Amino acid sequence: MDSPPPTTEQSSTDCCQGHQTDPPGPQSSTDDTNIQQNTTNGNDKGQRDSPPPTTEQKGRNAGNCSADICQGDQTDPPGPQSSTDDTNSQQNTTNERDKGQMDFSSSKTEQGSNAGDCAANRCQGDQMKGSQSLTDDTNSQENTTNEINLESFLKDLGLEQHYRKKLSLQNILQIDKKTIDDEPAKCKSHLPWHFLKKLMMVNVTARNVKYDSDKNSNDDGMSENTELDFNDLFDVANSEDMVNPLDVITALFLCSDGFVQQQMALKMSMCQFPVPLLLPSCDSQQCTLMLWAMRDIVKQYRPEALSESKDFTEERIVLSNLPMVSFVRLGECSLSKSETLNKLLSNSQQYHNIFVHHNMECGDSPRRISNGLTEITWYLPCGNKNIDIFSQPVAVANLRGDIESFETQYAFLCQASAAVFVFLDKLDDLSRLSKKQHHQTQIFLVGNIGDKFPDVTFLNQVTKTLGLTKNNLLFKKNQENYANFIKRLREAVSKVISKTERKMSIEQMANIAHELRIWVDEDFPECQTAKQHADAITAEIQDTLTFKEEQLPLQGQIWKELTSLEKEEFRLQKLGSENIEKRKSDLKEKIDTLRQNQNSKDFSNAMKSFITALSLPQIERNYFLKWMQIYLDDVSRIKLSELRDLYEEKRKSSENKEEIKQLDQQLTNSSLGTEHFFREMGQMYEASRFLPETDPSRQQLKYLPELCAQLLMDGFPFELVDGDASNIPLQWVSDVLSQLNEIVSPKNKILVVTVLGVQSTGKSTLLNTMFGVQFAVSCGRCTRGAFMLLIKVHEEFKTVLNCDFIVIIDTEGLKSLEGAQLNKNRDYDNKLATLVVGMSNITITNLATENLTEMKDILQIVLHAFLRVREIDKKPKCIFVHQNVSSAAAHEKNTQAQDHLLKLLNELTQTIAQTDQKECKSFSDIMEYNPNTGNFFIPGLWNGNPPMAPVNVGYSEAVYELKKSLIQPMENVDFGAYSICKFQSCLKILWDAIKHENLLLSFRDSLETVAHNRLRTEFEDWDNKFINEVKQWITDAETKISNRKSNNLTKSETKKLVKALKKTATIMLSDGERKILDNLTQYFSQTEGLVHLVTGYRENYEKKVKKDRQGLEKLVNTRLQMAEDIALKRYYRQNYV
Ligand SMILES: Nc1nc2c(ncn2[C@@H]2O[C@H](COP(=O)(O)OP(=O)(O)OP(=O)(O)O)[C@@H](O)[C@H]2O)c(=O)[nH]1
Ligand SMILES: [Mg+2]
Repeated sequence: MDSPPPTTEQSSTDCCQGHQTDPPGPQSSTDDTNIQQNTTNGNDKGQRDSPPPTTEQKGRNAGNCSADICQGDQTDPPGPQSSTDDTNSQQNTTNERDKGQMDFSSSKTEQGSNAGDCAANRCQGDQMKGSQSLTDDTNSQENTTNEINLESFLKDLGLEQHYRKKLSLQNILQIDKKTIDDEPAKCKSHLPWHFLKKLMMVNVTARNVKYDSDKNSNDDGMSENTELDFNDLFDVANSEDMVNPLDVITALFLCSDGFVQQQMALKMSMCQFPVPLLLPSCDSQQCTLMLWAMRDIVKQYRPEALSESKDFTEERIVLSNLPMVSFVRLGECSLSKSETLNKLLSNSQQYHNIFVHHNMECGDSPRRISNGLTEITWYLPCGNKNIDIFSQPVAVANLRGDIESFETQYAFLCQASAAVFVFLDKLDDLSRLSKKQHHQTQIFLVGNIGDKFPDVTFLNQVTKTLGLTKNNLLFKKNQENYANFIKRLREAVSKVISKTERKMSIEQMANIAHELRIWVDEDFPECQTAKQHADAITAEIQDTLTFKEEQLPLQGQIWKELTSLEKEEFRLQKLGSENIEKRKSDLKEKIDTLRQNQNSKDFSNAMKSFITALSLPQIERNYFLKWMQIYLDDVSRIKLSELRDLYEEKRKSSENKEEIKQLDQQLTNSSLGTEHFFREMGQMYEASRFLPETDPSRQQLKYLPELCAQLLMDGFPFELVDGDASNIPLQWVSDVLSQLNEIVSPKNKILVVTVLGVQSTGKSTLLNTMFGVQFAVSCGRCTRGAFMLLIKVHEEFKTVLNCDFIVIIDTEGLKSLEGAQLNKNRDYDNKLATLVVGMSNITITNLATENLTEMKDILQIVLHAFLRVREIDKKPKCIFVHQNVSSAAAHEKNTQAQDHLLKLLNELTQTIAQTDQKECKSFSDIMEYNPNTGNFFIPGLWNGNPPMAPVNVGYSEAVYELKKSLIQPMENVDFGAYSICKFQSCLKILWDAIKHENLLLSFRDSLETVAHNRLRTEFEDWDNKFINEVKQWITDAETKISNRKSNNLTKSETKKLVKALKKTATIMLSDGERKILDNLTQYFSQTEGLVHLVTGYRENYEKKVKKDRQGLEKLVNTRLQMAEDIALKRYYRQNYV
């Protein structure tokens, strides 16, 4: 076999040589030592020392190293077995290489620094070609001699260059012509992009990888020939020309870096597609355990034990200790394994094609590179007995191809599974199975035996050898109903799940993989080094709050105090009788002291390690950040999910505001993510600005903005607003943006898209679906503050879009009405909304339409923000997204909703204009808004009942339409994309303005005042009318009593008259009271105006009516009594004196 070609860089050669003799697995190479040296140097600098802060490391290119690992492995037989097939394939490889068709051992300079070069290249080993018999589950008879040719297959798919230079997230997420292009695939090379585009938008139709070549599509069926030709009636489209979806998936996994693989696996699991557990190296028996690829998947479910409660389990799936049942095939089998599995795992109301099978589009095309692929999916219960197929969670693995050809995979499954279900047709094949020594697991035999009953003696013999009982045989006879057969299969699986003690996490399966010399995708030095760095930091975390206090102290109390001092500096609210200048200088002095205090603190160990790790070469750094995110999410998940549930419950009832406030604080305290580390970095940097320019500490830290700008370029989100302190570290953010500008200049034009809306209404999910990014969604942690993320625009598309990048800003959910009653939040919501709207070219307002009050509340905040923005001479485009509206909902209903919304917007605009003394007549005076194109109705996210529900295709399609509408018009309309410098200055101007008293955004208060004034005026009208009526009545009654003489009434008659008048008064008062109460009821039942803002006052007004009535009653009685007394006195005087 060829030895690897010589490399030019020594370190890589060392690395390569290391692997020539080492077995696959975590390696310690020369490079590793370099990294460690690097780290140690950083740490050696003493307490205030930070690591060499450079983003462009001089060191070697990690991607190169991995490529060499691959080449190194060429001399190291991959895996334990060497079969005849293997030999053939090697010969073949050599031949093909000689032809020079494709150079997979390209020189280092071509190899780039893609993160996944390492993992995937290792997994592919060296054998790019070879021949192997293909025995497709059901359709492969004719294809058994197909020659696997990865090289030409990848070429067909247009992926050949990515075999070595892996696809990165930047590659697949960048905006280009294809982003909004609805052209169907025309050739094989379109397929991977179509698949990826759909998958990134979690579209369950992604696996439909059919393409219409011109020759197929030319037939328009309108042939002039009048003669009937029935020949083509029976022509079945040639499935050989088509590409099996599994091949596309395998090819993409082979050609993607670790981050793309993770993203693909995550989105596939959301679509309820299985994900690769063992990725084949295509022409050898070697494969890779895709542990890293699955690390991002977090699942929620409710096992039987929790079914009574509202509780659920939330776990990172690779860490879940679950039983696994595996399904494999031996020889030929007429029963489709994958289709059977789909039926097994699907509820009758919710059938879903989990595994690709031959009856799906292109599922019958021969598999060229995906034999040996082992997929995994999970059945997770929802806690409802009537829906759940299995009451406990279970992992289900499915091996593609014949176990005879994939012994390693089979051995792995036998060791990792609680049971292995072997599908087979010919019982004779069993003799081959019995020879294999992999039976630590329970084996079940599944097959279609047709009409014949198998030879009993033979069956006896085999079952004895395999240690099976009758229960382990699941044969389907011709006459058996399919549903019944599935039921029996389910019962068998159920029994396995409930009885087995064999439960294992995928992380633990890595040990089995190592034993079997199966590669594990994280076992390469860059990933392991990054892991060690992350481990070192996170191992110290016992309690998140304590950790933050000890290790991230600058963002704690000091930063909060600084925030309030800065605020006071601008607003001078507590000025009193003090001199302004004196007050200002006092405040400045206090700020200085606090900054000095920050500077006096030594760098914590965690921060030292964090910055050191960020200074690693790009691959390690990116892996490090991912490891950190994973660990930190795991640390805070349990605590947070409990608190979030409680918070949501309390927020809805909103009884005790103090309690809600406390829970909010606890949520803040328990949350710990990488953003807290970056925040600390920001504080370190801000504080260092208070040191003399030449101070060594200041000098050391001055590279941090560059480091963060680089991370932004790598696609990591950057925190603009610190949601915990409700503040922006302006200097830090400005400097990062300046650095970013410097890196990208002159191509620095950005288009800013923002999302706003109530808490937990799927804002982050919407952005993630739309752009394929990964903002935190609340099953992990909810968004705090505001984060920005950079998406590249493809070079050729820049002129079309008139920008170089799209910046997307995800924001913390605005509190709903109840939450907004916490004053601090209301002010903060307004600030946040104003800021992000002010920064954006396009604002997406996310509305959950079921709740009109909540919607109005949000709209007011947003509108107010828009009005402020108008003051800074900007008119952002506004789009409303109505979530959870079924696509099937009548068009009319949506039109009504649009009309209603526009009416509401105009009404609110006019009210705002009144309160702020502005001249605005309609909403479009403030915002760029077209009611016909500015509304999107998006159906619910899930199709069915989670956790087994896939994403609703309607959701994905609607989000795609929204995305197109954002990008398409840019071709013709100038949305005013602006430069990063302008973005930076805009941020500063806005934030300074927001901090000022004159922009104190107590808009809701002023609206409330308007609304209350309206109510009070109305009420006073009713009340005064009533009082005047009563007073008039009293005067009339008094006259009646005093006129008793002319009426010649006796004493008793006078008393009688007063009594009658009192009675009439009571009736009159009750009538009057009821009338006002009725008026109030009518007033509060109005849906328009600003009535919803004052509903809280209703009780007060009702009380006032009652009190007024009581007062009037008293008045009536007193005045009548007085009138009677006077009358009687006169009567006495006249008659007796
Ligand atoms: N049923 C349903 N769930 C959804 C929908 N959209 C999002 N979710 C889920 O709701 C939860 C919250 O989604 P996020 O995207 O984090 O919401 P958010 O608005 O960004 O939340 P905050 O940042 O905390 O304000 C997640 O678990 C989503 O999976 C939807 O349309 N229907
Ligand atoms: Mg969010």
